[in-house]
Amino acid sequence: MPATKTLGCLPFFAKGIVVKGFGRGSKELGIPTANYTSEVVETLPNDLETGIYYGYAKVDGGPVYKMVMSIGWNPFYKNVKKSMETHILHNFESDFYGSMLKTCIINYIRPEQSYESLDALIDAIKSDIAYADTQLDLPEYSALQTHSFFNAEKPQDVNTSELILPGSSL
Ligand code: ADP
Ligand code: RBF
Ligand code: MG
Repeated sequence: MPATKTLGCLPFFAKGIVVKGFGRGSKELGIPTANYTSEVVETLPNDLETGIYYGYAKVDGGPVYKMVMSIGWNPFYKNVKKSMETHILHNFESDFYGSMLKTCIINYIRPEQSYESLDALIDAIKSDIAYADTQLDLPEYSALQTHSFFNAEKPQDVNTSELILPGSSL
């Protein structure tokens, strides 16, 4: 169970440019994750605990897809830098580094853990994806797919991160 203070931060909206990460997601895990800049990571509320989350994501002017997000230090890899990595439940034709990624973090799945093997980590991530896929079909969640956050006409070429605080009108 997530802490009550974490639930108080949700849903959480974030947007920023997709940057290069550790280069491991696709190569080692077969699960690419679009990484935000540290500026966006630093705008997360202190009350939002690290862990694995699910929600929706949109790349530039594309459709809104389901996503899973890992927030934290990847204990399996003992990262020193906190990251915010989004895996989108869609097969993209090509990479989208430099694109604007909008995400709506809706709910918590579990804490980040270290695993005994790479295969165990991959299995855990696959089960997160399957769980998120089912949950995000529920009407109370899927309503957020059409939130104005995803539709607002705004310039897509801004190179700064921006944060929309929780409590913004739904
Ligand atoms: P990095 O360490 O640079 O983040 P990854 O191996 O995690 O590298 O790959 C992430 C990149 O793969 C993303 O930045 C994006 O351009 C691309 N990508 C392709 N398909 C997806 C997807 N379904 N979800 C997230 N990123 C994807
Ligand atoms: N890294 C961990 O060290 N422990 C985890 O429990 C963990 N869970 C993840 C769950 C999901 C849904 C995703 C997308 C990533 C997860 N990661 C986890 C992060 C993973 O190690 C990271 O994406 C790769 O190392 C590429 O940066
Ligand atoms: Mg990545």
